[in-house]
Amino acid sequence: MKKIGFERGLVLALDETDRRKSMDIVNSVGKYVDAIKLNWPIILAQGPQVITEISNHFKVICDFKISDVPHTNAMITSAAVKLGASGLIVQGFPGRDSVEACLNSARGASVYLVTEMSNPGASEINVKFADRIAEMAVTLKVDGIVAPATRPKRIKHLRGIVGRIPILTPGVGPQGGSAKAAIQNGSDALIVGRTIYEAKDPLEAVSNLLAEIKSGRGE
Ligand code: OMP
Repeated sequence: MKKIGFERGLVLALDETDRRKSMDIVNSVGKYVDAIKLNWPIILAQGPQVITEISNHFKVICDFKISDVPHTNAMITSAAVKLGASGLIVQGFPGRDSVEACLNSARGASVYLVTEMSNPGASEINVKFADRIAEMAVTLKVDGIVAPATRPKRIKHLRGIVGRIPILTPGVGPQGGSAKAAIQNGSDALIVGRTIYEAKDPLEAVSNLLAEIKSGRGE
């Protein structure tokens, strides 16, 4: 399976549950983003077949934040890949064996490890062990890490640990993060939801974000 590239620097977080609206957004912006991330809201609303449907046209990342014991992690990973996922978001906190179970059952799909969540509450506990998860990302050779656009200095810090491993950053817009600051501090791709799917014109929102990404990259 071809790995997802982050040339454009943008992943659409399609948390829109309404079927017609979500498909209109996929059809208008799908070709301008690197991948479409599907989380529980859309899958619980529309059923797992939405993974297959969208993956027939675009790269899909299944954001199940997989965080169980190895045996269950492997079952979830296999099922998502069978449905068409090219990437999976996995939590690092359950430990190495649980992450390895995902890597071993991904059959070429990419595994992205969450080091530190973007919400303010992550500062309470998650931040304290994020560096160790980033170190695990390096030793296990995962395909990318997820780090907070809401704390750009942490992106820079985690970049220092993971080297060239891609960093995906959610938290731009309603969560308070800036697209340009995230890119300038080392993000390879923004994960963006509401700024796009709640926009009057999602295509225009994508084009504004792509311009900010280019400017952040100094292009
Ligand atoms: P917006 O805040 O609407 O742009 O959506 C952000 C998306 O990224 C949602 O789908 C979240 O579930 C996801 N996300 C975070 O917001 N913070 C994280 O720390 C991790 C993720 C994620 O793994 O994608």
